[in-house]
Amino acid sequence: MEYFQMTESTVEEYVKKIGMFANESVLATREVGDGNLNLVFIVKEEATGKSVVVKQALPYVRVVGESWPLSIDRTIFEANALEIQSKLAKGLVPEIYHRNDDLALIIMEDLSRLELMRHGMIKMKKYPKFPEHMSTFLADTLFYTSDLYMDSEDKKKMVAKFINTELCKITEDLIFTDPYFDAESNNINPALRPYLEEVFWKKQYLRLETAKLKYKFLTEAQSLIHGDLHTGSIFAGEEETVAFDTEFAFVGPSAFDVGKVIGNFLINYVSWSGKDEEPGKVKDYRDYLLDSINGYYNLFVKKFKANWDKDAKDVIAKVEGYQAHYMENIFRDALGFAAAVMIRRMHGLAHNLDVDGIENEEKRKDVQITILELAEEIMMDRYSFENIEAVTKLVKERIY
Ligand code: SR1
Ligand code: MG
Repeated sequence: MEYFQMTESTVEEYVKKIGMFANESVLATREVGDGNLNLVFIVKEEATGKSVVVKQALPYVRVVGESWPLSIDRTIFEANALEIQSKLAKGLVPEIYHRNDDLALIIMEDLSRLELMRHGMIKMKKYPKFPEHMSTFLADTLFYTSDLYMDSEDKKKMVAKFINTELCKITEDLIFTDPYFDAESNNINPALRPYLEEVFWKKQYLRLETAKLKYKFLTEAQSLIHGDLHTGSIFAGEEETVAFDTEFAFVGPSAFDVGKVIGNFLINYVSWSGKDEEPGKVKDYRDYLLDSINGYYNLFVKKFKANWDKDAKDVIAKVEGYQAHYMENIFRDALGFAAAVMIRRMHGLAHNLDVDGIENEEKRKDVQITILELAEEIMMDRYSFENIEAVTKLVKERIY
């Protein structure tokens, strides 16, 4: 079937045609996509309440328009990654019901019983199970798709299957390049521009550290990573956490996923400085965020090591000291990636609502500068922190 862009009515025809709903079903379909790239429809059968999500790639970047073409093959990477992750981390990714690579569409579990974590965090919502769930998701998906566990030939075939050229290039440009220059793609708060021109873009040493991280992103085929694990790619509730939107998946540095989560939590942490919330509530929520980062990271390390001790197949992985070396690298790199992600969301193309929700340009600029400076400190000092608690302690000392 040749690709065509779906509408609410063609989506309804399609789900009936493939037998997902009966022909006579009365369906209510809404396009709800608010991400940067795709169409997302929720299809609901009025009589039974049964619902599914239909996600279709557009042949261009939705947030920019047709002037930025993008291959629709990204849904192939997304579905392939989901299929692997659902075996390794069942319940922590959406269930996939149907895929049609020609139409660039995936039909999957409707997660609207949960809330987009970013939206919840903007309302100071707490997710007590998040450290437990996200540490399991990452420890299992990252360990069992690495050379520590996989047969060498299978691993290389997986690398080949996930040569995700176009989406990787987006990350290479939007995270590791453009924010460090006055690039056209940047989306700059006018009140922030003087700081960028007079201070930020003059920091040659920061560009150098970012160059080192970019090179890791370009070359380190360590594990099958989610590739875009920010709080807008996670649905969460009291009891559930689900990571979705795996179109950026490829075999890359594990620390990229681990660090993206930390960076997004820290963006939310600082954002409260620009909002008129009661100080007691802000303090309580900030403490919760830092406790979550500590818990999430320490549990991730514990679970990853447990997987290693139980299931590492490569003989060399059992060499004394190698595990400590591997985990040390993940820690340092995760801090670097967290910092890079904080920076890109301040004046790169795509921002976070946590900070963009601050309407007053001046207040927003102050928050953006605080985040840029905190990120710089984390990036530059990433080899000196003893553990994750030392990082969150620094955050608390700087911003409280
Ligand atoms: C053009 S896409 C912009 C951003 O949206 C995605 O969520 C990724 O983070 C990407 O960098
Ligand atoms: Mg996305």
